[in-house]
Amino acid sequence: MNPIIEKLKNIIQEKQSNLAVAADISSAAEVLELAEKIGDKICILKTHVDIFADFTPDFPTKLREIADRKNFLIFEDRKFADIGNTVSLQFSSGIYKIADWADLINAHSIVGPGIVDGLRKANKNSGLILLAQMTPEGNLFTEEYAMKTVEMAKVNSDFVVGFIGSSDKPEVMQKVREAAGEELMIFVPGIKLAAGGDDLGQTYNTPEKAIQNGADVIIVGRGIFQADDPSSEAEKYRAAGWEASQE
Ligand code: S5P
Repeated sequence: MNPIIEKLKNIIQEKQSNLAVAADISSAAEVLELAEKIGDKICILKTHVDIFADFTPDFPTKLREIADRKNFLIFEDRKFADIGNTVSLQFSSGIYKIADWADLINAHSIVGPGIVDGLRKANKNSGLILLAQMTPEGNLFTEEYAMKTVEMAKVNSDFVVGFIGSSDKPEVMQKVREAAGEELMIFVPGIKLAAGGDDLGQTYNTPEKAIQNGADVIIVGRGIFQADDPSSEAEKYRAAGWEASQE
């Protein structure tokens, strides 16, 4: 078992928070500000560092300092999707050097187990999340694909910590939950207090629905960082996610 799993489960219990915030803001400086504001409420801050206009190599160092002080993990949502050799380089090299700082990363299983081996080759201390499902309307993920992704995770459980799931097909997520066993975790985006969608195909379900279907962690982006007061909004999602998990 990857030790990141135990670390994350401890944070969730200590902070009574299964909330991950997706900081999809195009300014690294603003992400650091957001992390200061909401850091006490979350178990994970999820980044897309390739959307920053102002990325500098000290961004991960600064975010790490906040993460350690406020006790949350950093998830770089790079969604690797290439041959093993290429993802190994994308993970370790370039401007971002993700392997040096991300606690969690994710990858598409579509390319086969070589992607897990390629990422493992460059891995230092990260845990890998495989995408078993996705949230957008019209996505091509099937039940068979999700279940094969679970198999791939299980034979690589030294490194893989769990799955991205979606309440969009709750019956599939429940099957993933059963097959995943106790250790592997399910991370579910597409969450808003009011269900619905956006104008680019995203689908939203409530924290309660995601947790009922087997989510261990709920991922909320615009529902929190676009609010007038992200901190009090994060508290609402934290409470909703935690209470649902206690039922
Ligand atoms: O299927 C997915 C997988 C992911 S990781 N659907 C998603 O929405 N995500 C990510 O979750 C997406 O990249 C974004 O960072 C976040 C959802 O953001 P929101 O603003 O729609 O809550």
